[in-house]
This record gives sequence, C-alpha cells and structure tokens, in this order.
Amino acid sequence: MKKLSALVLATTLLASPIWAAIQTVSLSVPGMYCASCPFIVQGAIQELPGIESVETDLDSRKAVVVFDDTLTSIDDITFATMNVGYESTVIEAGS
Ligand SMILES: [Cu+2]
Repeated sequence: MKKLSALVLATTLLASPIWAAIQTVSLSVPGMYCASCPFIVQGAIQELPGIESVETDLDSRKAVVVFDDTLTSIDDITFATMNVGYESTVIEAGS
C-alpha cells in the first residue's frame, strides 16, 4: 500500500512539473443568447496573449479556455469578456 501511494505521488509529480504553465478554465457566460454571441466572446478572448484555444458553447452558455498562465490570467480572460459585454464567472479551473 505504501509502495503504491509513493508510485502514485511520483507519477503525479512527473505529470505536472512545476514549470507547467498551460491551464484550462471553464467559464459560465450566461449573457450568450444568440448564435453570434459565442463568436464575440471567443474573439475577445483570442485577442489576449498566450491563448491556446477557446471553445464557446451557446447551449450550455459556457466557454472553455486553454491558456499559458505566464502570459494571461483568469482575471484577464473574464475582463476581456466583460469588455465586450458578457459577464463570465469561473466554473472550474485547473491545469
Ligand atoms: Cu448574440
């Protein structure tokens, strides 16, 4: 049992080195109501530096953003959506 948890710990450390900077955040964007809203939100986020990918979904009113956290922060992302008229809140954040 002890051996197993040591192995799990070692694997976890290897899988997430401390220099890893790529983060994923899921945002709730309740103000998206029509087909063009997700594109406006997506475009605003993509303007930021270090954005790897942005997926927006009108049905669930969600945005999933993959970004480099040495270049952009979650605050920057929510600020960018706010700037184009869409308030967003974090549902889930992680690496
Ligand atoms: Cu719209």
